[in-house]
Amino acid sequence: LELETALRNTAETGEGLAVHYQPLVDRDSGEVQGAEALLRWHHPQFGDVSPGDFIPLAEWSGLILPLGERLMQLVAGQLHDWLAEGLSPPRIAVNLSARQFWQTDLVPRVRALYADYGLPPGLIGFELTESILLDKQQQAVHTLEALREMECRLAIDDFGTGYSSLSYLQELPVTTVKIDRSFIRGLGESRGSAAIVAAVTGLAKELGLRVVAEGVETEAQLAALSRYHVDLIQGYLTGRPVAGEAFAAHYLV
Ligand code: G
Ligand code: G
Ligand code: MN
Ligand code: NA
Repeated sequence: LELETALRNTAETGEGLAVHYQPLVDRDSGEVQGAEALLRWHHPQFGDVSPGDFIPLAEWSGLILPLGERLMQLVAGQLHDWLAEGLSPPRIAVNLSARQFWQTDLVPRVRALYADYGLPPGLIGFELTESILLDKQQQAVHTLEALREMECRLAIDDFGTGYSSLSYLQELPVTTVKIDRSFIRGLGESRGSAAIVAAVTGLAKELGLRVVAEGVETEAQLAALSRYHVDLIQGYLTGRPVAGEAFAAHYLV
């Protein structure tokens, strides 16, 4: 069996798909203020397939559309269940690939998702990369504004790794910037990384955007970040991605 065929079957049945949730923690209070949803795939023949392998395959094969739809349903279902149990889940962010973002019916699909699962506005948000938003900027702004009307948080993921100038940040109705983990790793190692973290956090503050530091693994990195305007920490130090049950047991009340 080929991996692509296996992924196609999985997209059709949903079997072997799971979602893990990684907490985003307030730097000052330590409170869990959000989580990122990350797709996981287990196949009887291939075992656990890394998202680093199957997401690119899903993107070029087009399977990211049905897989992305399944992921959103899983997340919405999880949030619905938590609310029904009387828990107070934080906002959950879902990664969107270019093909998903540019689906002509993305906004009505998201609206239907909220309605079908009876979710309060804003509980599901999205992460997008710079390259998606730079393409056809006027159309991107239009879609982002429609999502903002539903109170969705909108984050630029892997910030700093794209080719853009910083000026486009003020044109986009996004709420959050996620500094790519390569710069966090580089803090304390290279002057360049510190300069980029300083520039991005300074600009984000001026523009009123929330800043997430991604990939924080050590106390030293956390300490180094105290010099900058960073709102939230995401990384192995504050919490690994875990299944919904474990997430609820550890973080929800
Ligand atoms: O845990 P990590 O190895 O999950 O994820 C690897 C990459 O896969 C990351 O870049 C992450 O953004 C991406 N990824 C994980 N889940 C999804 C998903 O549901 N949709 C998309 N588009 N990307 C995802
Ligand atoms: O591209 P994106 O930012 O969506 O990817 C999230 C990815 O980062 C997931 O693969 C997740 O497992 C991974 N990740 C989360 N925290 C850390 C961390 O502290 N260190 C490293 N190396 N990866 C992390
Ligand atoms: Mn992400
Ligand atoms: Na990221």
